[in-house]
Amino acid sequence: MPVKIFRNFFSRIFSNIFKNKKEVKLGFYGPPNVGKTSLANRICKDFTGEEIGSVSKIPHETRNVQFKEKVEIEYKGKKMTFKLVDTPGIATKIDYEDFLKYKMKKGDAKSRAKEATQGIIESIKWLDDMDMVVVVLDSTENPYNQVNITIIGNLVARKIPVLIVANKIDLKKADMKKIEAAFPEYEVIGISARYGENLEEFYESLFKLSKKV
Ligand SMILES: Nc1nc2c(ncn2[C@@H]2O[C@H](COP(=O)(O)OP(=O)(O)OP(=O)(O)O)[C@@H](O)[C@H]2O)c(=O)[nH]1
Ligand SMILES: [Mg+2]
Repeated sequence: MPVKIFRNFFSRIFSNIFKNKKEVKLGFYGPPNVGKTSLANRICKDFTGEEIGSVSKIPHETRNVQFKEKVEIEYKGKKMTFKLVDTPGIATKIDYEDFLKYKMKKGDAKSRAKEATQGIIESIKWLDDMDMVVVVLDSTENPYNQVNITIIGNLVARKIPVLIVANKIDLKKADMKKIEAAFPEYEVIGISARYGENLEEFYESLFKLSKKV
């Protein structure tokens, strides 16, 4: 039935146009414990009053992809709607014994490790669905590691626009220069997700980058 084919064709085009206008899927990726959830929560709280997930000093707190849809961010009179996607921290090695030093019981530590491994797989699965990614790094840590290089390499290969955030600049040990030197071809934004420092610059870069989507 040609009418039906036409109708499908047009509805697909319309939904594509609509989708492009509707929501930018923004992923928060990075190693564990760097402050991905803290940043996603802060943005979400500022614009919706709600948070996305729990934050902890124990790594691998986020073990499932969690998201918030239709978050309208307003910056300097411009408005954009995002789907904020907070992901489990990506690591090359997960050892349940690392959790024992946080006074976690052995059984709990073992299940946390198992869930964390599943979480990494989930993070990577979701990567394909992202329009834009904020790679969150801890500015007090050495940026030259396998995880960071793999995440960024993957994003480049998929042609997903990337913004690098160096978090925890409130700490004495923070070294922005080192992060910038590690990723010279990217703009690196230093922030403190915990204290809300320098978020203006973050939003500025986010809106600038969203033009590439
Ligand atoms: N000093 C300081 N601490 C921060 C900052 N942002 C986050 N933290 C702390 O870092 C720890 C980890 O924060 P999360 O937001 O849970 O980190 P995450 O990247 O989501 O961690 P996973 O879910 O385990 O991958 C918590 O103790 C936070 O309070 C920051 O800007 N400054
Ligand atoms: Mg988290």
